[in-house]
Amino acid sequence: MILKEKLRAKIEEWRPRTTKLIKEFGDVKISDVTIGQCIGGVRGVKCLTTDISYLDPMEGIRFRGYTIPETLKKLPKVPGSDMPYVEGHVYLLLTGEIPTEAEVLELVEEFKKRSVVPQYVIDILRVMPRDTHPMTMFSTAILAMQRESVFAQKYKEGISKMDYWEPTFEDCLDILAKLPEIGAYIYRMKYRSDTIIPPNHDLDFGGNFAHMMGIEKPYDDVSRLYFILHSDHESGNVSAHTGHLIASALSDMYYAISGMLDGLAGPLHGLANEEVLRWIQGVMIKMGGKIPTEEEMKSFVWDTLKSGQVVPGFGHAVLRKTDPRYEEQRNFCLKHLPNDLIFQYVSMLYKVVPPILEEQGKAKNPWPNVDAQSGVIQWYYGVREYAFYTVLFGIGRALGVTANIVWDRALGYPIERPKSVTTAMLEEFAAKSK
Ligand code: CMX
Repeated sequence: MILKEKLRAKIEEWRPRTTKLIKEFGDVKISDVTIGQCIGGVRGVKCLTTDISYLDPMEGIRFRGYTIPETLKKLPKVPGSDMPYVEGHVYLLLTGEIPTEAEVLELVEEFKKRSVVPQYVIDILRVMPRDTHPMTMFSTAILAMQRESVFAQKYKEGISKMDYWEPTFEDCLDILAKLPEIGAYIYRMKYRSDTIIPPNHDLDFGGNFAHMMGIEKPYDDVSRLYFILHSDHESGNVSAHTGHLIASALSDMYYAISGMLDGLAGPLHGLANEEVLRWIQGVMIKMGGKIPTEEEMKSFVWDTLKSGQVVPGFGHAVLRKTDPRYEEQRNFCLKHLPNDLIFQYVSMLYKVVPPILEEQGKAKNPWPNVDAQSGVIQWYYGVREYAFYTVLFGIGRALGVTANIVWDRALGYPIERPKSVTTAMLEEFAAKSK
């Protein structure tokens, strides 16, 4: 496989850089930790390494050095579509190179070969109560497949540490290839009266997902855009970090991806896109379905804040400007659904919320994040069950987390084990600082 050989060459080229840093410069200090950071979720402490993506607070995410507009422009496009192949993005995340058409098509074929979801996974999904949250179903499906792990098998057989990345890479492709079918199956079973649409193996990752969801064009492009935008956001966010942490114990990719989905399911992380739509629709009901005036919208936002809730879709732990993932989805809305009522609400929120959050003075970033915009597009194309939105995020995020774990194994990153202190110790540090 071209991708695997390209990856092998990249890994061999990269390893001496990591080895040299540890051996010769291991004691060089890059970050300090304050009491605030120690209690406050390790914000801003530089203590993770990833080359898959980098998040600049002002510029937003770069995938392997490419901004979102550059990524979307440079990756080979699916014929007849405005959006690139998701498979090409997987290639980019893994290797750092924009693939040629031939390289993408090879991966498209590879995914097709690996895409068959085992029957026992379907059986497990079917025995779960239908009101189970779709994220619980999704995570369970991945975990159930752990018996398929090539890494777990090879590890038992006694593989060399230098070769860990190869079976990890196999697990990566095996899992990614099955995600569209698992996601769409959960959707159709749970929300479309169990009318399952079989895959069409002539289609790419995004196209096949849209087909199995039963939604016409341009939902295929919506899916491609969505999966690419959500793929990676450095490695400190909850989902990516959870995946990395689990894999650091040499738990295989199935354990890691199931766990990363569980982290994504939290309302402060991936579930926020669901919260955004629920919140907007609450406002719409109160307004009797009409567009509120700016004054009315401001008063809804203040009511939310005064009741002690956050305004969903705004703020970010790292970003300090409008999320470029928000902007890209906004561009899509401006092109395809400019007059949609919910989009108009979202646009008004873009105007109204940041000054209010600034006035309130708590949120470090008053600007919208990716989740403020994504539910609107799904709703417009008929995916109105918002509990499902985080599954879409999960399919996308898996692209980045799997790439990270392949490289974790390739570069021999050790088991993660930060050190804890007690509150009394912090109080001692505090006393000494006076
Ligand atoms: N509305 C109201 N208050 C907010 C806020 C918002 N959108 N964003 C931050 N704040 C508040 C925080 O709750 C915190 O308040 P306390 O001091 O009372 O605890 C204060 O401002 C400082 O928070 P921060 O340092 O700016 O933000 P964090 O790094 O702690 O949290 C995030 C980041 C995203 C969890 C937070 O901005 C938030 O809750 N936003 C709304 C939920 C959301 O949209 N999440 C999706 C994020 C994207 C993703 O990961 O998928």
